[in-house]
Amino acid sequence: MTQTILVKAGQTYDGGGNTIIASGMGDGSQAEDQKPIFRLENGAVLKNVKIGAPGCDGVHVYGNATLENVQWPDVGEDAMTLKSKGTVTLTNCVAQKAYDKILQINADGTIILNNFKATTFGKVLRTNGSGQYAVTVTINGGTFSGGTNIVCTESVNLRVRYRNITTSSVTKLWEVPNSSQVSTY
Ligand code: ADA
Ligand code: CA
Ligand code: CA
Repeated sequence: MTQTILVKAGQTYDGGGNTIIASGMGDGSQAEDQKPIFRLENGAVLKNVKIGAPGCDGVHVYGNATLENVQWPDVGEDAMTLKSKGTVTLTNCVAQKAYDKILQINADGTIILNNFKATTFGKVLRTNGSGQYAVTVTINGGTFSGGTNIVCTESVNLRVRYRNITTSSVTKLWEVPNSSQVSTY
């Protein structure tokens, strides 16, 4: 695959369990400006696909989207980026070997993780720099092992709600300006 796969507004891409290997779109390092493997427009659904190495810039989301059984066995620069305001639901997704970030949040939004599995990472979710994004993160089940933070943000406008999670060897679960931004539900 040599070009970003566009999933248009309201459409579904079902990978049928196949692995996508990119070529000429980036090396999966920490260099910025690699190409995304997928670009999801508003209301798109991406399911049953493995994004193999090089993971490049992963999945870019513009608006609302649903990701189901998407696996990143070797995350590239990052795995998924929210590029414009929306609600993104990730169900039964797996991300491994992320040198730094898995979910990069560059807009206001709602991120729902249902049974997310992350192994070896810097941050599972990071809002961009010092941006004061209004973000609601809901984590419903999941396993997080070997990393620095599940959420790392400088935004005072981010809230995390979580339940039923299993963690091991995560240095500090929530790196947020104020601990009151985090609660169970
Ligand atoms: C870094 C970089 C941002 C943006 C982001 C991303 O945080 O400083 O400008 O490129 O990565 O979306 O990967
Ligand atoms: Ca980056
Ligand atoms: Ca990126």
